[in-house]
Amino acid sequence: MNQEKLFEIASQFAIEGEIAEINALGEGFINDTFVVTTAGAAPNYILQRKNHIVFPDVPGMMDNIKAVTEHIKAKVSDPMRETLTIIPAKDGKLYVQDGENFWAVCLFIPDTASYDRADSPALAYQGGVGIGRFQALLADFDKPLNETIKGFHNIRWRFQQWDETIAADPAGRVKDLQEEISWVESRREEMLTFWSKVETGEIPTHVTHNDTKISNILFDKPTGKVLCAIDLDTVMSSTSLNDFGDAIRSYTNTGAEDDKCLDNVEMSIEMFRAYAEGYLSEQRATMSASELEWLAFSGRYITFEQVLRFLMDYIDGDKYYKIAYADHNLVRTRAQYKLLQSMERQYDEMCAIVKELSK
Ligand code: ADP
Ligand code: GN1
Ligand code: MG
Repeated sequence: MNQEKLFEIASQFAIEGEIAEINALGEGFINDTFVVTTAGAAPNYILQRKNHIVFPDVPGMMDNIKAVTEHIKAKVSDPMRETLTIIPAKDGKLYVQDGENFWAVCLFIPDTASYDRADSPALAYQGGVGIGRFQALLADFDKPLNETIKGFHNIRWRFQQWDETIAADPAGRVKDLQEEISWVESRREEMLTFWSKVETGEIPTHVTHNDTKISNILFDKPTGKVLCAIDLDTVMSSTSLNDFGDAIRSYTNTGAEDDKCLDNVEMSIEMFRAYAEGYLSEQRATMSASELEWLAFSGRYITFEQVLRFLMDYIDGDKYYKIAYADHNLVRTRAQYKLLQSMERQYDEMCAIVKELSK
């Protein structure tokens, strides 16, 4: 992206100091992220181009993020580090619209580390503490939140999109994907059964993050402890099980999300235990019996949903996720499916661990 344009956008925000340079950062699949470095002692910032195809109501999304971060700030001991700080535009709005795109800025939190993969149980434990604490801090948040992406983790809605995409077959790929499609179809009923428990209220809803992969957590460099959850674009009301399940999908994978070598991909039960231990250390006391009963299943649920979403995007002609090569979404589908099978094989053990840790 053109530097001049980035400088022009960044200078419309109420940032301190003089902008020295702006550099691309991060590997997110949805937004484009840049670090704005300022001269001298002024803070640095994160500038993001928000994907308005994925997020149709960016102003509503920024309102959510502002409300949630203000709520957290009022409760924590270090409000500038333990959550994001949204920097408004000079006109007071929480975003800048350049005619084509929406942009937003937050403070860059220094002395932090983020990871693409959990390389130790200690890190997975900290990640679990981070999301457990995030949910606990927001347990008494009582303002309505905008639904930034319709039916984000609602598998009934995902199946509706899925059926429409397969019927339309816009890229002509369905005929070559019968095996992969059967992976999704054969699990339709069990996934809808889980979701119906959320629909009836048997599993309660709370304010949740909804995108808890490891790269969306910042860790404090000096102590190695978890600092905060970032990437708050999808904060909405949902079941807290989705946050647990999405994290399990991410932290326990012994391979990469898009590993071409499926032998690399398994669910590490050691990482599962460590993450669950950290999460339950914050959440155990407030969880309902139904949440505990379905906690282990949530890993399978979100991993299944990700198989469906990657495959659906491939069938749709790669419109949602950024791809680095032609069949990237198919490679992602196969790797996630391998992970799902690994979870299914180890499911009894996952349930036993949850039972042991919930006592
Ligand atoms: P995306 O939506 O593209 O995933 P994120 O908001 O997750 O973007 O940011 C991408 C990466 O940028 C994060 O994984 C993290 O390493 C870094 N990052 C984001 N926000 C901050 C921040 N406020 N302070 C420090 N690093 C950050
Ligand atoms: C996307 O934005 P990012 O890269 O943190 C996606 C998640 C997927 C994830 C798969 C808004 O997350 O739902 O699980 O990719 N975010 C959105 O890696 O769709
Ligand atoms: Mg992210």
